[in-house]
Amino acid sequence: MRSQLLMLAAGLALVAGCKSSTSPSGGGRSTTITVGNNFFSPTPDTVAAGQVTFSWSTPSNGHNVTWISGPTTPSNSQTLQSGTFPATLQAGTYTYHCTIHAGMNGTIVVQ
Ligand SMILES: [Cu+2]
Repeated sequence: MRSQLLMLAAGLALVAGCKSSTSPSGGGRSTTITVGNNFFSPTPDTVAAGQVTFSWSTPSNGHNVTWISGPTTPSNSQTLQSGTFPATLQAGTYTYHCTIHAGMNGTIVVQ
């Protein structure tokens, strides 16, 4: 029984490893995420649990950060043309978007 549990744990670790290796390339590790004109950067972003800060690049059109999914539901930002917006995140994967611009999406993996 004990060896079966160990094999199960090893199998789960293998699955988790495969999942991370197939994630999109070009991600980053930054607690500051740039809100640009029709993009967030970096995305996907991998961070430790805690606060991330969205920072609008200027000059900027109006954009917002609206959470789609994740282990918690942080507050959404207002639509802003400048400034910063903080969010406190817990372990898990969050997805978010700007409701104004189709395709302006982001993912944050919190470890
Ligand atoms: Cu936008």
